[in-house]
Amino acid sequence: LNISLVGVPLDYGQSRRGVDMGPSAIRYAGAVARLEAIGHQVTDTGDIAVPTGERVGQDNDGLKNLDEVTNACTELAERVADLTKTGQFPLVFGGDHSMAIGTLAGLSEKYDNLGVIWYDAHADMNTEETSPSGNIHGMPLAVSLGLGHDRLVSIYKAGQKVKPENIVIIGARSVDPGERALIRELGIKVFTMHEIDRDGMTSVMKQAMDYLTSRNIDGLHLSLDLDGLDPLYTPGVGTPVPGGISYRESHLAMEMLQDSGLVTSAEFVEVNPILDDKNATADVAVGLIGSLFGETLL
Ligand code: DIR
Ligand code: MN
Ligand code: MN
Ligand code: MN
Repeated sequence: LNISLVGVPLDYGQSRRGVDMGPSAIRYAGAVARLEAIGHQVTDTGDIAVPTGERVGQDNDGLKNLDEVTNACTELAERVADLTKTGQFPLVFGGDHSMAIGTLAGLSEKYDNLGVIWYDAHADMNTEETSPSGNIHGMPLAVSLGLGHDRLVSIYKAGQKVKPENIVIIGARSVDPGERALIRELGIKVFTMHEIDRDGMTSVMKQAMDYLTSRNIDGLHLSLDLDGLDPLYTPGVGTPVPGGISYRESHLAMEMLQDSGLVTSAEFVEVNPILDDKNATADVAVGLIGSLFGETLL
């Protein structure tokens, strides 16, 4: 593959500093060498511009740092859209998960019927009306469905970027009341930890991919929040939730995605090296990237 990396040093979508250093941490953990060793062509297109230093952000309409998140997501959307036009595989490193608003907006330029796998402890389906925190990283899936603040929904272009029936959430174990109501209303496919425990990851991934292919998707985006894994393996995240997906299950999931040949873009987000244990979380991210892109042992 021709893979283009994009870094999004964004921490304005949540309240803990340090996740802006996630893209560096993933690069230092050896992402490029790992992909090249598999045989891929890799181009690092560098980072999206995000204001650094002491935070300048303000709240607007119950949303924290709305300007900063909107600006970063707009630039990211344009970068991703350009990459898809030239046949590059966009691989995006975060950064807090609000950046997915930009990734999905950019992908909507090429894909009319994109499938999305949202690998996360959370549903990220709040709006400014239901959010308990005002943190935009809890909202990107709702925004991409066309729900929420007009400035977020209008990033790159107006309206819905992904269809509700094309989304699969995997690993959920912390869902707010408003998110639960929206999941039910829209009929979003969710595999919570219960289904992973009961059926096993092999069955869950088979079901997820069968579901998506039955929708005739024209591309598949993996949005992987490192807090989807158990914090035993990925402690460097801002909102850890116990009882998560294991290291082995996560590698299996990535390998099954690789075997399917369906994935056309991916992002690895919420790596916060300040909260981490000697870059363990970025190391896990790079290992998962290896499996997703076809690394084999023998
Ligand atoms: C919570 C936490 N549902 C919120 N969300 C997180 O603030 O909306 N998403 N941590 O990754
Ligand atoms: Mn998330
Ligand atoms: Mn999460
Ligand atoms: Mn592997």
